[in-house]
Amino acid sequence: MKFSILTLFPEVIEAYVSASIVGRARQKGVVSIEAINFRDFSTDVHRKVDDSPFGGGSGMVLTCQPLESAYESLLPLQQPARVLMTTPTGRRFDHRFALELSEAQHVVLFCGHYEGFDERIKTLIPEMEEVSIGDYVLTGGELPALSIVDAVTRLLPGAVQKFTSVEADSFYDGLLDYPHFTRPAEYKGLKVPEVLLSGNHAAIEQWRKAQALERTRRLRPDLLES
Ligand code: 6GU
Repeated sequence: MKFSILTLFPEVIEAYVSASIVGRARQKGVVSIEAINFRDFSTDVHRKVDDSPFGGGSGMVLTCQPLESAYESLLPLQQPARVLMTTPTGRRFDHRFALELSEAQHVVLFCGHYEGFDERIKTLIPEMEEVSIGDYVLTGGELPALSIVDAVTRLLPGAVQKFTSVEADSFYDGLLDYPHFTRPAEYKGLKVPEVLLSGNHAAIEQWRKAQALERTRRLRPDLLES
């Protein structure tokens, strides 16, 4: 699987994807991640990538030309491909969306900035889908893009040492994760639930399932409805 991230801040992307589990997945060849500065594709003498909005108003808008040229440099994409732009008005990114993207061979992510993209980019690149990571406004699309790269990468075979830990995580089975404990068995008088020390794997499994259900019912009843 390949991610191509079109951004004005490739160094921000590089720093994150070089570390920890995503960095290791990259080294192992599970995933390839490239950050491309679309400013490099601007035909403007001053390498401009934005301009003031027609009709007036505050902020700047990303122009079509550098984005379209940068995208063309990636063609042909490895198929099946998904092409996404980050915007607070997009489809909400969630576990289901992450699973969908994990089926792709190539994911292209356009990181928005300023007031966003010239609307015509969607017509120029009709395969473009809009994605949001939640109902708040960020200054740029790098954190959304990284959230997507991270969430999708950990679903790929070989990214996480034990895939059972991915399957057990929150949302994989539609439930929140069960609580975790590690050594020591007692810390400042706080004890680990007895069942976890019992060695009875069936009982542990049952306890965890019950805890996951209870937590979901209490904290996220909406997940049980859907
Ligand atoms: Cl995808 N972009 C920006 N700029 N802000 C956001 C977002 C995306 N998702 C939530 N807030």
